[in-house]
Amino acid sequence: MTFFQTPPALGNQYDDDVLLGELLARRVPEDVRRAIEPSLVEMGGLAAGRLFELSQASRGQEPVLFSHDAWGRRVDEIRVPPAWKEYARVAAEHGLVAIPYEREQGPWSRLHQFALLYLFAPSSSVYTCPLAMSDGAAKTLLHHRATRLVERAVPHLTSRDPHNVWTSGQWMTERTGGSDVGRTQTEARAVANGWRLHGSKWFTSAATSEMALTLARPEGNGPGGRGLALFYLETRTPEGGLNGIHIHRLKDKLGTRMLATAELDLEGTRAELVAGTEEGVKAITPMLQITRLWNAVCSVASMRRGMALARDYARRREAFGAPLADKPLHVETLAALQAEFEASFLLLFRAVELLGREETEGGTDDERLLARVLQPVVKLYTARHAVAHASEVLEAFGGAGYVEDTGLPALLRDAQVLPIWEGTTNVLSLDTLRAIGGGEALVALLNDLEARVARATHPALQGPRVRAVDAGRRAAAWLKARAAEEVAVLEAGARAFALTLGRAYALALVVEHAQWLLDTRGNRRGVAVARRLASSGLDALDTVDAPQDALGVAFPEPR
Ligand code: MFK
Repeated sequence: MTFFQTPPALGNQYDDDVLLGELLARRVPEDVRRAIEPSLVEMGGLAAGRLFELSQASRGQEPVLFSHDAWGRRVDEIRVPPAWKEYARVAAEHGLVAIPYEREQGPWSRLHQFALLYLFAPSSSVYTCPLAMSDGAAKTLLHHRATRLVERAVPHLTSRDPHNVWTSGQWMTERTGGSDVGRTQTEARAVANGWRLHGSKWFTSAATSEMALTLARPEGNGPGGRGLALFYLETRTPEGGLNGIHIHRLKDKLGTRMLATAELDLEGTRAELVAGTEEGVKAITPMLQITRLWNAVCSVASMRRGMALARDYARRREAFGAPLADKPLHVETLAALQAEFEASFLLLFRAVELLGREETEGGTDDERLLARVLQPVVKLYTARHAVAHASEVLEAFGGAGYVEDTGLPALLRDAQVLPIWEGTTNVLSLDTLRAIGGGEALVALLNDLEARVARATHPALQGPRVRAVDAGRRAAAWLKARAAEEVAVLEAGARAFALTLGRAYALALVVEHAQWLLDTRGNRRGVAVARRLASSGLDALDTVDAPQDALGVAFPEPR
């Protein structure tokens, strides 16, 4: 009989998620868990069913820019595929942005939101991007107490009504660069009753949004991020035309293909100040705090989806006389992926828990310091692992992983943006140093790391426990030793430092979880995960040495 491979299938993505269930049982009060569970079950079903099918069926569908109408008038209209509108509807109805503002679950509202996002994201064709920026925009307007704008925009951004809901853009990047935002050239001119913006934005994701937060330099202001101001704009005028916006083209990207990312000009766009006429870079950081955490949940969710597909396929696919699930080397490969996924998962949800507390109860000083330093660490750590993870998942499918209509290559192509947007690994590594500043945040992190592992008394966890504490201390010692040296030496090691810190802290969280699994369920999975992580690549700082020498030759002069 002719042989056909059986494709992988997904079960309810909440019911099947052992780790999420354990986290909720360990951390979340019973009444909160009962209250949020129905929504998680429903989203788990959608993510495996209707939304998953939609993401597969709409593969290859992309937004299209119509610059002119049939009669030659310039319209600059972006038309999105029907699937995009369906994701928007589901997101609004399930409160994916609204939940942390409704705060029905008090400090656990953020965790509720992120658990839903974690289920939704891998079946959403990256609709998470406009949602992330909308959440970030609501947070930023509220943070600055911009009363008029809060009253105008936040009810739309946090609406559960698909006909009333808005999304927001975050227009930061110009041709001068996405990292060095202080070089922004867009100019803001004061007019009779407001401001008008003139300039170009080079990478505007979710260009179909109703509003955007953006940076521009008020006339006469000085250079750099301090001379910029944070502006709010609506993309359309009350009459329905574009608000002085000309869209040049949509980007031809490696992944995130259903997401419209535009190059556009602002030609007298009406805008309002959000938080004064200066310090724009600082003013937009509440948005970055949120979007970077969304980035991390997308990274972790991508890993989880990869695991779900690869594990299912391992039972179906036979080779050399047995299912892959019975092949020791295949099982070993998947176990390594599972360990990396669990580390990233626990890291993410620790940061989410801290954010939820900060937003509702304020949290302690140490928790706020910890949350600030975890912000870049969690984003960069999870994003790097998501790319490596997706690559390995594709390999677990052999040739099928390299063929577009299996839907698998999108996992890798969509993951590749995660370490790039919202701050590259290097920018975030430098932000880690910025967050640590005088060292208080590092002390807060190390204290918390030690507190996490303090209750891990099982003999099998002593090795990982010691390794986590040692790696954290070694990172701190490295930083202290370099603090006296030239800035260049510190900068060259920033990535290794941030990754070491992330891995040490993640391992501590894994050890804590492992002890709980032993205590409450007699389950040794956490021990195996902890031991595996402890024995692999914990300390990246050893590799930092004389980068100029290793490159061998001087950088050539630009021709
Ligand atoms: C699906 C998931 C997500 C989807 C969303 C994707 C949508 C993509 C849309 C995009 O817009 S992607 C582009 C995102 N761009 C970035 O993330 C910018 C990357 N670059 C940086 O983060 C740079 O570090 C930065 C622009 C902030 C550096 O600029 P400056 O002008 O050199 O900043 P400076 O002088 O170091 O800091 C200015 C102030 O901000 C300082 O405060 P003080 O004046 O009080 O000292 C900093 O401490 C503060 N600051 C900087 N970064 C901060 C921060 N505060 C809190 N958190 C931070 N992260």
